[in-house]
Amino acid sequence: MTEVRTDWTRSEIATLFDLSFDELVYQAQTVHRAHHAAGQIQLCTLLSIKTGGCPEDCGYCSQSVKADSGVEATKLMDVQAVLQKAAEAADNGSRRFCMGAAWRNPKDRDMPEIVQIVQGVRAMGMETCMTLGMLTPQQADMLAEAGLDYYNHNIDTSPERYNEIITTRTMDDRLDTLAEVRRAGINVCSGGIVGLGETRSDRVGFIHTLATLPQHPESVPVNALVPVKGTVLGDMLADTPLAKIDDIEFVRTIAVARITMPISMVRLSAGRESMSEATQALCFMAGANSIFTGDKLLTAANAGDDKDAAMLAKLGLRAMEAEEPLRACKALEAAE
Ligand code: SAM
Ligand code: DTB
Ligand code: SF4
Repeated sequence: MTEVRTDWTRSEIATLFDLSFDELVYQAQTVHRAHHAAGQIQLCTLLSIKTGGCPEDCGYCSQSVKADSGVEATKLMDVQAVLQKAAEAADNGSRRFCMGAAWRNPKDRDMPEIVQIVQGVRAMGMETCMTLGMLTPQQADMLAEAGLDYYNHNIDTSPERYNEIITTRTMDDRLDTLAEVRRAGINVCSGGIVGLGETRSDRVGFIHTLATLPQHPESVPVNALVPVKGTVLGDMLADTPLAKIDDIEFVRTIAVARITMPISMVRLSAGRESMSEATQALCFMAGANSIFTGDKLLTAANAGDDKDAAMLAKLGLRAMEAEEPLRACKALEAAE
């Protein structure tokens, strides 16, 4: 069984990226099989519970007030309406319900409704995940008490590139919230975006930041930028198509995430809609074992249930049950 390390150096991570592609994918698949059941993919459903009008200026995001993307701002969805969507997801076989809000941070007056949503979704037997922006220690404790299973809060890119992508907060603000989530006893979901026009050295820095956290995130979403017209980065990509991330480099990033964070679930997240089945298959070979299903992500299109069911059947992959990832992590922790 490969050791779980949090002392990775940048140069070790850069060396992994430089391996021949066959060697890198072989190593990633070997690590994957030592820690996870082969051929199993976690299926997650995503719902935007508060869309648009976000005061942050993340250069990739359609929901920022700075973007001219046509996304309309809404209020926080009614609790019953969220629970209705969750029930539909449960009926469709989803075992994990992830809810996102376009907030810099939740206001204290929003918390009672958020708590009711977490409790309601959990009562349906699904795992819950929320992504609401930065949290105070008190808010993290309230979410933990409500029974929230995971909190998603991405570091998005390398520390050195961070302020070129977002100016309204710092990487340290992000790390502070991740530390509060961990302290409160909620499982951590943290990853980022590849294809922001970053260098390989930025991808090394991005993985290095996650793999050297005091404890690895239980879940690591790796998003491929969905270029949205009217956002700084979407428009940049439309003007310079060559800046689009190369598929092989994307798979390399997945493989390096898998090798450096062996126990974590690695989620092939946004961007699958425009990815070939062959590239997605390589991502699964490289250790990705989780996806978002359904027609929509938060505001952007997703691959869709029918297409995904056909792809998983073609690849002979099967849907993972809800408790499997956590059970695997806990068993490994106990064995350490
Ligand atoms: N406002 C909260 C926050 O930023 O933490 C939660 C929602 S935010 C939309 C969640 C994550 O979605 C971002 O951190 C980013 O990694 C990802 N994301 C947003 N827009 C994206 C895009 N156009 N392409 C790929 N990933 C995107
Ligand atoms: C994550 O890393 N990816 C998801 C989830 N966490 C919340 C969001 C992807 C958003 C893609 C762009 C959109 O739908 O607007
Ligand atoms: Fe707001 Fe999150 Fe979008 Fe940034 S990524 S603009 S914080 S919704």
